[in-house]
Amino acid sequence: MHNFAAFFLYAFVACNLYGLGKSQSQDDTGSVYILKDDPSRELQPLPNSIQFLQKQLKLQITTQKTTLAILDTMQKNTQEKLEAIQREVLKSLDQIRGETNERLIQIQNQQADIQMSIKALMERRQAETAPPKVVIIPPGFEKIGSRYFYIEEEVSKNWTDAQLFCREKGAYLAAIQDQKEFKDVTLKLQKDNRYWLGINDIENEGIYISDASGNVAPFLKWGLGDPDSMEKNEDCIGVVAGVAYSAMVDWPCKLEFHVICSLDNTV
Ligand SMILES: [Ca+2]
Ligand SMILES: [Ca+2]
Repeated sequence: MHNFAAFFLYAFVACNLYGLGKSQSQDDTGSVYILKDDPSRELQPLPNSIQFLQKQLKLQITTQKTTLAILDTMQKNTQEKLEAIQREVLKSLDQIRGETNERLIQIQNQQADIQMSIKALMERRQAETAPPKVVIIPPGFEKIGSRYFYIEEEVSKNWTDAQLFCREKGAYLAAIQDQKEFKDVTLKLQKDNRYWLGINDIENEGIYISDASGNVAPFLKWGLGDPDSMEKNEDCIGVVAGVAYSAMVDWPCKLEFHVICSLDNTV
């Protein structure tokens, strides 16, 4: 059995060697031939190997270049899209930041309003629950309208001394808050007498300030021809009590008149 197998192997190798010998060419050109399926046809030469390989290589290079160009275009398009997305994102962020800041300011303002409301509410609550304030009325003061006044009829003083006179009583040279108060106070005055009020335009000509509050005087009622700041020397305001009506006048501060004091400095 072993000998038979060895014989078969030798026969197979011999046949192949014979066939190889037949396929080798005696052509001087060195071209390679292949054995066609149809034995009646002669062996055909292959294209030149190097030319074929060069063509294949060129084709591959061209293909690679085309691929690279496509990739470059894709990369460029992708980059442009990324940049566009980045711009959109930054724009959105700016918008969100702006809206957030605006909303934050609104919230802060609302918080401030709420805090002010709470403070006002607490103050009102305290005022409601606090014991009534005991007001000690100094001698000589009387309630005229809603406030207390002192009217000095005996002595006369210049404006600065009149101011000091009221302060020594724990009061203020008076300003008048409105028409009703002016009418109520002037009804108490001696007719044709003149009185100093706590109003002047010493600092700024024509700007009449309440000495008690430091604010612009809330009510002025000038007589005919006043204020004229005669000789640019009339910066203190008083009142002349008339029979028909009383009115305010600007006079030189050094003149001496009677005095009207108010207990509070709210006006
Ligand atoms: Ca004046
Ligand atoms: Ca005058």
